[in-house]
Amino acid sequence: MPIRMERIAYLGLGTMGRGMVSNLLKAGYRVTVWNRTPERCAALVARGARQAATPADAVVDAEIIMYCLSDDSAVRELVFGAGGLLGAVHEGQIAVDMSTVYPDLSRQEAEAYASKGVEFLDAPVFGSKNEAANGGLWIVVGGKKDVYDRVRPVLESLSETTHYMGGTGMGTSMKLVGNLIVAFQLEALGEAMILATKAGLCPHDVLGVLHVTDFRSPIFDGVGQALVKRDFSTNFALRLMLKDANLISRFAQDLNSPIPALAVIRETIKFAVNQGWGEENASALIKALEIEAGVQVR
Ligand code: NA7
Repeated sequence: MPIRMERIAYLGLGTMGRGMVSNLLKAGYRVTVWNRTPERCAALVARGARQAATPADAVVDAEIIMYCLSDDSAVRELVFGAGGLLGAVHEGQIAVDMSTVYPDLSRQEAEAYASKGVEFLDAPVFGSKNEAANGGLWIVVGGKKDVYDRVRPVLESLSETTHYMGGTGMGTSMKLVGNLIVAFQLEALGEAMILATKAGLCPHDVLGVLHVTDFRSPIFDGVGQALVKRDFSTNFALRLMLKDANLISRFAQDLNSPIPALAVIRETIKFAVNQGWGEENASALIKALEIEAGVQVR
């Protein structure tokens, strides 16, 4: 295995972070990890990562600082909070935020880091648990092009493709645009499978047709197969889908862009979270549609 020169700090070992760090280690990078719940570091430490006690300790000798946290408030706390990254970073480092957050937050991060001589990329990812674990993510990046070019080999060790989208905030903007489609696809699959069930169609036969048509989608395949098995185990948590639906709504509001269908889907996701399904997979929104319909897809 090649030993790569870059020293990477990675903060946030949730579903996505754990998969990404495992691929950084596989690619030969020297990685220091930090997680709010320190026990979550153990498996990666066993594979060669160094564990830091605090965010400041994690970044002290890193060239590239990466993090993937749940939401805006988590990122604000890590970056701007007491004992946060801004008090610890130094000139010449590059910070890469891989969380799905509001684009204005990306811009605030870039500005704050710039005052410390630190470069910044917003680099959220498409794909969920399996793609993170297999190094098959799709990464969308905002920031300076030369900084992207410098970090690109690291991002490529995590992904199937990386995409430079423009200046700061364009990665997170692209992420919200993409997740609008993800929300629609989950809703479309749920509505279609429920209608099919009511019509007396066999769900397996329906999925067989969806698999080959000119409107096929890996989401219809993966989520569709899990749905008929009643498997809602988490690849991408429903509570994070609600967070994203809220971010997209705010984004569209700020840009005066119409999203009538998303407004309806957001209510369905909210209902499903209020049923206590927030920790389940995002596809659990389909259970809310099933309650409305009075049938279950199986
Ligand atoms: P998870 O599995 O919910 O992981 C979230 C991570 O964020 C996890 O490491 C958390 O630490 C960490 N977190 C949450 N709040 C904080 C605060 N306040 N301070 C520090 N760390 C925090 O999410 P995913 O990995 O699926 O997704 C991550 C992002 O990618 C998210 O934006 C998605 O929309 C896409 P913990 O282990 O709970 O201590």
